[in-house]
Amino acid sequence: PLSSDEIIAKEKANMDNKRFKHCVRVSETSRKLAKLNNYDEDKAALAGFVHDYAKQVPKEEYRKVIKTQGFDQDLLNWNRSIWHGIVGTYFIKRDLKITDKEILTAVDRHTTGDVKMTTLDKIVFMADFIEPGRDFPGVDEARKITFANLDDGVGFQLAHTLSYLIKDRNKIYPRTFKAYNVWSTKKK
Ligand code: DGI
Ligand code: FE
Ligand code: FE
Ligand code: FE
Repeated sequence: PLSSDEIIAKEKANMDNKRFKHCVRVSETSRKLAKLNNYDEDKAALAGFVHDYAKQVPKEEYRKVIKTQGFDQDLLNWNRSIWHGIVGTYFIKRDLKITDKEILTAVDRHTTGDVKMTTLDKIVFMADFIEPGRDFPGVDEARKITFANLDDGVGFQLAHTLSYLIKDRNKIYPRTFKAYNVWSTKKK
């Protein structure tokens, strides 16, 4: 495995400084949420740190990897918002030599959520949404809800993101919809 200094250096080289600082804050927030939810803090911090590793990989490189590395070809109809989680796992394995399935799954799910989510998936998903650099309307409520109950945070984020995407007439990735139905809707 790579040392943490090597992971940090590779991550820094793969993105601009603004994105790097976001990753550091997501790492710190993931650690905090791990502590609150009795999860391995170091593992959560690493998953949070690498979650956006591939956010700025060129589009052409993504297309090539989707075509040749066994990904669902429907991904070619999407864009980097969706790719950097699901396909980002390929670059994290390749470049950062991270093979831990739980970490890779948390990265895979960090943008859309999913029907089933592990504690680590929820931690990274929520840390990305509420890290101290976020300032959208509703973020303080999101923080309050998430620190009180991680699952309620997931439901809040999915409803918030979906309503924002729809307001702007964006295409919704099916997994985002499915996750919303599980985590955000009334129980009867
Ligand atoms: O990578 P970040 O900016 O830190 O955050 P993110 O990975 O959670 O989200 C990246 C973008 O993806 C954000 O603008 C919201 C968008 N997104 C999330 N779900 C969907 C989506 N975009 C589309 N078109 N469809 C989705 O289902
Ligand atoms: Fe992301
Ligand atoms: Fe997110
Ligand atoms: Fe992020």
